[in-house]
Amino acid sequence: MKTTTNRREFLKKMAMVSAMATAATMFPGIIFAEDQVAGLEGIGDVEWKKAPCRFCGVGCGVLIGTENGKAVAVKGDPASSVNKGLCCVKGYHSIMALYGKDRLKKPLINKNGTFVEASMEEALDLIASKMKSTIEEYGKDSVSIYGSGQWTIPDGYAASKLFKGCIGTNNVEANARLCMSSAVTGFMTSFGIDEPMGCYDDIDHANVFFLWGNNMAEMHPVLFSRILDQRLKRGVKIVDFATRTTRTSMAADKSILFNPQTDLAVANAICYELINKGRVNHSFVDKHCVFKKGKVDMGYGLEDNYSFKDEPELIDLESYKEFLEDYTPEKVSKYSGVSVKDIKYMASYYADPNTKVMSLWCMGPNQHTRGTWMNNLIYNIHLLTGKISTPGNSPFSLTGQPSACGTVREVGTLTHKLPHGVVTNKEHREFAAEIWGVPVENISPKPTYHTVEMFRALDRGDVRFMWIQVTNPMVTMPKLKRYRDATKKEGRFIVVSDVYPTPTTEIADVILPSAMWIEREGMYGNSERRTQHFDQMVAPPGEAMSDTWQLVEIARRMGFEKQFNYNKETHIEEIYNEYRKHHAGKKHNMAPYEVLRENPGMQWPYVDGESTKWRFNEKYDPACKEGSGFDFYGNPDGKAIIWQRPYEPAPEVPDEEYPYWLCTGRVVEHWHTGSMTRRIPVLHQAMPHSYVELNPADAKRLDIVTGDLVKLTTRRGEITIPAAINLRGVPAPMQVFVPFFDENMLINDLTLDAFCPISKQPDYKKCAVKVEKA
Ligand SMILES: Nc1nc2c(c(=O)[nH]1)N[C@H]1C(S)=C(S)[C@@H](COP(=O)(O)OP(=O)(O)OC[C@H]3O[C@@H](n4cnc5c(=O)[nH]c(N)nc54)[C@H](O)[C@@H]3O)O[C@H]1N2
Ligand SMILES: Nc1nc2c(c(=O)[nH]1)N[C@H]1C(S)=C(S)[C@@H](COP(=O)(O)OP(=O)(O)OC[C@H]3O[C@@H](n4cnc5c(=O)[nH]c(N)nc54)[C@H](O)[C@@H]3O)O[C@H]1N2
Ligand code: SF4
Ligand SMILES: [Mo]
Repeated sequence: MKTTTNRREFLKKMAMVSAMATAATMFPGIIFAEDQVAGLEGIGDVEWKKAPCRFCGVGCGVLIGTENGKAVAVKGDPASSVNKGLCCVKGYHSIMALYGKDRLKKPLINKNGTFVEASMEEALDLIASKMKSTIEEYGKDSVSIYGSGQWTIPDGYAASKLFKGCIGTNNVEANARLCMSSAVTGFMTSFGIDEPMGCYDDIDHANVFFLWGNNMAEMHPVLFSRILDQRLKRGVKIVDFATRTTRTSMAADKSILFNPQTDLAVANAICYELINKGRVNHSFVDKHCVFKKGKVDMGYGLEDNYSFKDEPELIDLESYKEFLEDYTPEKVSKYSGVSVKDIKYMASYYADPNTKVMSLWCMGPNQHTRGTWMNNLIYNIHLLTGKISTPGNSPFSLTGQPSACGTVREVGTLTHKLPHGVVTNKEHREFAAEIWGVPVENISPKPTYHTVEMFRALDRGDVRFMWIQVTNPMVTMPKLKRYRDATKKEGRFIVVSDVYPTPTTEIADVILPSAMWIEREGMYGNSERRTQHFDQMVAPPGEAMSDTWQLVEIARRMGFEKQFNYNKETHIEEIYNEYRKHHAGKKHNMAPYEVLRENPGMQWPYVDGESTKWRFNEKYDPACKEGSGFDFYGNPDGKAIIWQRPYEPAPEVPDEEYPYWLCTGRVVEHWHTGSMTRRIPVLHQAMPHSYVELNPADAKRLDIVTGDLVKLTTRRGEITIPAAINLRGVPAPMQVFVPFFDENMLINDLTLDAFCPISKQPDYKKCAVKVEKA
């Protein structure tokens, strides 16, 4: 698509630019990159091309305008069914993230504490030789890669093929372990398959939206705007069930606060109500579900080498019913802080056969030491009522990152996974080995380290080499000090691929400058199984190279030329075509490369030229058995599992010394560690630094007003940080909230590295903290 800008349009453009300077944050149109504006020489052609947004897992389609080799404009893609032309502030400003003044342009090698510029050749040679010598000295499992849900699909695929297939170690992890692994194990345990069943179209059909501890107004803004739009059109209801009052609670029809961790009990109380009020959909449950219980008192993973193996047992509805006697609304109300009336209110929507309910969740239930259980419990409610896999009846696990689903779930960049399979399964290993062109013996049948354990292994010296790509763990790991110290130990070699200097590049031995987003070709996969392709639109700065090609270069230096024999011009297409083979079949098929190039995205399973919107429902999903009605084909018997999962307390709860709960999370303006959004002037100015939110009553008692410095102390560390009262969000009494975008106020020095024993996902939402005026 090409448009010629004439003189009049040029003036219009300039007028828009000055309007942007004042009203930029919410400007719903075209934004121009700042330095391009300054030097807008010549009025050339603006060429528009589609891409998925760089930021969140909603996966909005954007159109990017380039001119004279630079990205100069962004608008929402009206042809994308995800966002229908709309974007949020991060989307509209996304291209500015390419043009921060301190972009990394050359490799840097740490020589005795000083970073020295090097050529790409020298840096790549050093990395490969270091990897080889580490493997020789300490074995295959001493080298690792730690990647990201912001990896493109080809990045993650190349990493998995190199480490799992060629080198022969399962030391492949991604930051999505911190983000959606409880969602993964939730799917696996309830449905036997790690796959979302619903899609965004559910929003157009549901009557009630239950948010189970997520802040959609700030974190999935465009999707939330679709829900708000339905409220205008159809009067749907939004219920926000959360530990803190957020922008989402303020926009909801009903905001219900609960005490941290007690969501487990409230979900069980809803099930109690459904069963005891005769609201179970027996024809659905009898045909499509079984009941199970697993081990309890699993611990919290606080010790090194912690392991847990569940031992599920079949149970019947009667014994499940008996178990639920501990979760009457009256009993649960006593410790959850939720009134009996509100518990019954929540249950009533799920109970009503004429109400279509969409449950949505993200980090509240996932970053939870019983995260897998929380996911199971939400599915229980939908399964008991048969409200699943039909338009508008949808338990919907939101992903956070632009390709958490695409690159972590689907490519399988976690220690136990393969692209479409698990390392523990012989057939899966054989299948992958064949496509990868490696002997099957290369692929180890044993998972090694999940993320927290991988950093613990680095600390102990079991891991000696770590390559970190598209993630900033020196800001985002819990109990950060231990793991930062680990990276600095003698005999550890850390490679960091990034686009800007960060606290993680600071601890690197080699820094590789990466080509970012539309500076290279790639694909992301969003929350609703939509794979979206983007072309390279502009050149990367200096010697910056895509993460995929960095991996190819290293693989070749390691002696895997044959497996990485891709052509530089067409390698993304070649890799994608190879990757697609892993998913062939009605259950997972991915759209062909050419289709992805032409469309704003396609959902898998892509069967007979069409996206599958609802899975496990015979009406929509061609993989279901004929006559089954519903077929949860992830399990051999085609049935989904309703799990008996108790309430268990958090590992660290407030006490006399540390009397408050500390919760951490995000704000709309910033992306995670702020490395990109803090370089976008408008976003940085709108939210220049971090803060601690206090409940107004606590603030008053402590004599703290907005802007006062507050000292926060946990058993692991302390920070001093300005207070914010009644600004963005309001925590409940005796709770505080701190966002983690600010590398100058590292809240993760205070958080706890406890995790869900099944998913190994850490709980960043709960630990005990002392709060004092500084
Ligand atoms: N602007 C912006 N958007 C983003 C991101 C970003 O960095 N910036 N990141 C993306 C990513 S990767 C992610 S993972 C998502 C995160 O999206 P969200 O999960 O929506 O956001 P968070 O701020 O991490 O989590 C806040 C929520 O945790 C809930 N919570 C706290 N304790 C508990 C508990 O015990 N149980 C339950 N059920 N809930 C609890 C609180 O009620 C609160 O609403 O956002 C994505 N979108
Ligand atoms: N306290 C607390 N901590 C948390 C969470 C929380 O709720 N509370 N949430 C957790 C969750 S859900 C998540 S998803 C993680 C996110 O944690 P991280 O992934 O560590 O955070 P990001 O800021 O997204 O890091 C991405 C990095 O990639 C760089 N980058 C951008 N584009 C490219 C590229 O194309 N190539 C390369 N090589 N680099 C690039 C960016 O500059 C940035 O440094 O944080 C986790 N940590
Ligand atoms: S909602 Fe997410 S995907 Fe859409 S524009 Fe905003 S950050 Fe980008
Ligand atoms: Mo995340």
